[in-house]
Amino acid sequence: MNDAVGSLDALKAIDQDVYAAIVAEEERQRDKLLLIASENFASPAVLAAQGSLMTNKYAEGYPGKRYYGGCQHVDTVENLAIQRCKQIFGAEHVNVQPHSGSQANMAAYLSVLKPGDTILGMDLAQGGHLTHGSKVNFSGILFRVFSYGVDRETETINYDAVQKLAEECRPRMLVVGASAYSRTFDFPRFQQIAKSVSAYLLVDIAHIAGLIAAGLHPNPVPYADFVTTTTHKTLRGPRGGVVMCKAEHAKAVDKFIFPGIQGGPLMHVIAAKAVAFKEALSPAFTLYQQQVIANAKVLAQGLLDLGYKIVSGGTDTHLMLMNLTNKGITGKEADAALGVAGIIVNKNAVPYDEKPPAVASGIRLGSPIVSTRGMKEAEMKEIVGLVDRVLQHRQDPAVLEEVRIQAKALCSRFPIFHTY
Ligand code: DSN
Repeated sequence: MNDAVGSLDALKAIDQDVYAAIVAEEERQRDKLLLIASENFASPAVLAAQGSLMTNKYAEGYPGKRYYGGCQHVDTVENLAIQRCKQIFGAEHVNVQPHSGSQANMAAYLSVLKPGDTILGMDLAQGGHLTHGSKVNFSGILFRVFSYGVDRETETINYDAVQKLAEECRPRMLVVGASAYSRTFDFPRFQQIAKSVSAYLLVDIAHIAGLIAAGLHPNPVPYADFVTTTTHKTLRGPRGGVVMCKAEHAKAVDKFIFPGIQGGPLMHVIAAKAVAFKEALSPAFTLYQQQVIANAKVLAQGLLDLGYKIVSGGTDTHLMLMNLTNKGITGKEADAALGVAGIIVNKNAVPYDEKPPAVASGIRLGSPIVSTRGMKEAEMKEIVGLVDRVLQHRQDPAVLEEVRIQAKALCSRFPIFHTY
């Protein structure tokens, strides 16, 4: 293969500005403790496929039924991605073309709903997602939305309350999934609720797809009409989306992805999805996901032991939400101070938050990236100490600088392309 294909030297020769930004981003990823729960490091193999010349190919349509000639090789990768995804999750039908999770969700909705129909999803302010009915999102603009949240006491989903709300609002679709919920979902119960009101069930597994792939969280595929995901979070693939569905919805989903809401598929990304799915089928991926959960539990327990509040009291997954109200710190302050100290998180609303989302009362922490680097329980305990030090001394630049150096030293012990 031509050495220039996808090489950073080729980029450097043409565009020093973009080259410099990419090098700086690599340094940032290498030297900071990245705890954003929705991010991960794709493997070199995934990056190679995504950076390949498959980006040059137009392939509107589906394998064997394209609107362009010369699609034999992109057909190969799309078929591989579909087969491997089916093998991982056991889905009857898979569409790997969505450019994002948002487009995957849009196609799932539009394949069976009409504008004006009612959906019932988890409130964004309580851990849900924009595309599950937020009024500033297409989902809230197109559909009549009702939202469920978490119980004030347990900070977990109260299934009886969801059942009651479903009976009141009679949704055409019940939407399950979250971006800041750390507990196991009861998919059979959600199926029961959806069935009891004749609603379709859509489960968005974007955050937990990797855990499900490894058999460490129940799989919703047997219970749901539609299962959507992104491929770049715990699943550790390229940035993109997937729709899985029952065979009866296959035609409608495919039609809404293309030509409904997208044009040409991103074949380089689909090639990278195929690679990521192959990686997810390996025993090493299961070990990785076990470590992701073990690390998150140690992180949560360490923070609890120091008197921090973790929403719902802990985690079953890769993420946790810290409620900093009892410490008199806002999410915005914590996010900023930790950022200065080289620990990257995001501020996040907590359930029943009284602060606006731009300030928020909490931060969300996740273990996928540090686990990909090979960090284990001992390093999670170090991270707990660093986070605590920053929060306690958030206004002391000298402490923040000390922690930044310690965080960098910790990172330097773990390469950014550790292979599990
Ligand atoms: N933005 C993603 C997250 O951070 O969870 C969800 O799409």
